[in-house]
Amino acid sequence: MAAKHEELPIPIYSTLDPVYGEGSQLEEAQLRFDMLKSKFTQVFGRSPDVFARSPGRMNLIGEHIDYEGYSVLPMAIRQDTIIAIAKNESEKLLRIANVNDAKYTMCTYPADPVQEIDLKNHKWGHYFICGYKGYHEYAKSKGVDVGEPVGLDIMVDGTVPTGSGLSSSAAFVCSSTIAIMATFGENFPKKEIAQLTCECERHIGTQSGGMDQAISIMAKPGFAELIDFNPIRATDVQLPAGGTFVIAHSLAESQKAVTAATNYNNRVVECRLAAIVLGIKLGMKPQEAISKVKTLSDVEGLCVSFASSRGSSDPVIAVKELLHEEPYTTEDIEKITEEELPSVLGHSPSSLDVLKVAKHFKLYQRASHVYSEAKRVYAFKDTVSSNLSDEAKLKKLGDLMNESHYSCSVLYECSCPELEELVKICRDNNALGARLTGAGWGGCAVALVKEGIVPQFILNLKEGFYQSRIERGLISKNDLGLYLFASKPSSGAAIFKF
Ligand code: NG1
Ligand code: MG
Repeated sequence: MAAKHEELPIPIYSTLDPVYGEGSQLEEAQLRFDMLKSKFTQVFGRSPDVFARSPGRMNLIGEHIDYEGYSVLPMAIRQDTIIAIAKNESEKLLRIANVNDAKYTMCTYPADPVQEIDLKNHKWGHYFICGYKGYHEYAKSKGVDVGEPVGLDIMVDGTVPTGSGLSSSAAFVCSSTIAIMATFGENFPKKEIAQLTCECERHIGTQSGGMDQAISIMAKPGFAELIDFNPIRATDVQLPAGGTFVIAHSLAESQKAVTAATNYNNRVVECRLAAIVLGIKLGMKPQEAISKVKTLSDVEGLCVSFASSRGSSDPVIAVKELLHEEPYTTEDIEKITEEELPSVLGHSPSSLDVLKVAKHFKLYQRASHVYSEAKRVYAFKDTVSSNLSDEAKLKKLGDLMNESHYSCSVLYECSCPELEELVKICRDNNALGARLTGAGWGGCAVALVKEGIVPQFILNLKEGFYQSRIERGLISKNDLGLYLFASKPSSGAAIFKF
């Protein structure tokens, strides 16, 4: 039997066409790689040994549930990070340069796999160090002899807009990890690289799930993927004909690494507390819940049993009856857990940062979002594989996207005014559905649009959302294509040796 896609190693190509296709896209890619190579040579005085690329992604549905153990449904986009790399035996340094040296000046770190990342002093190069640490941790666990640390010279070129919810971070961490792996002559099964990159990106200080790395590593051209966790698995999802996804940037940049304590990690903590409180309300001893329950998926079974006593199978029923809508204070929760919150959360530094600023915890709202969003992912997948006509499928997918956005906006509160405006303009211009994509608090929206109206739709968004912002100087007219574009599912990570 042929090995499953996720068990194969990262493909190694000697030409660009398997990833970049043909025509103008291939020509553009050729130019980028030539430029990357010449910049590398100019800065480091020699040619790179090997290249790696990993794409950004757009999440179709399943927002803020990957870290709760639930499946999500993203697709890779063509924007990616490419890296040129070579060993530098004479210096024990990691020198990380960027083709855009005006925005990203060279970062230098010791060639030390156990170095701590200075989180108080955020630098773009930290993402490479995530991959560097991750590779070594993984190699060590596999018994690979990595020998004495050697220096590495690195040149980076990324086209995924940063802070856009399109996962520029995962594209960078994944391409870094693969580039390092390739320079050391190693390659591993994709699902293991997906797991290790997910874990190592957490060195940046966000308690993220594994969606972005999984799709960046495992994507296949032409397919969205249903990504399951524990263990990581990808199932191809062929989207119905006649629909196109248009990605539009709200132009509000979400600086996730900087706002983690109030936004992203705050929600992770709220979900954890909601899960523990639900566990206790459903009969677990506080101590048992604190030690065993990490995510809402851990207590889903208990919630479903409870719901079934009410004649339903929906875990949201348990949330509605057992949690109150009014936000919980620290004292409210400690009364239930019989233990102080820092200790409930295992004193993890990023959770302690959250507790320092959190005034209250919206357990009911966050849990309702997670359980309902998890169901929408399966509804989306089931719609795609149903017997409905393509037209009817597209309508239903659009409805699910709208429901997802409502839940993100109202229950999870990860939207922002710019995203609300943009989503509304998409719907007013005949999108079948529109929602924020990625972490939110800025970044992009995605709209599902009938193929035939895409050019008009893009024109209308330009008029309705971007024109005034171009006039205000927020973006330049020539860059509009970076912020507003139609996207097809693109291919996953690759290594190039020319
Ligand atoms: P983005 O949108 O790339 O910041 C983040 C997390 C995902 C997922 C989404 C929300 C990272 C690396 N990624 O993505 O795991 O939780 O938010 O669905 O933090
Ligand atoms: Mg990210």
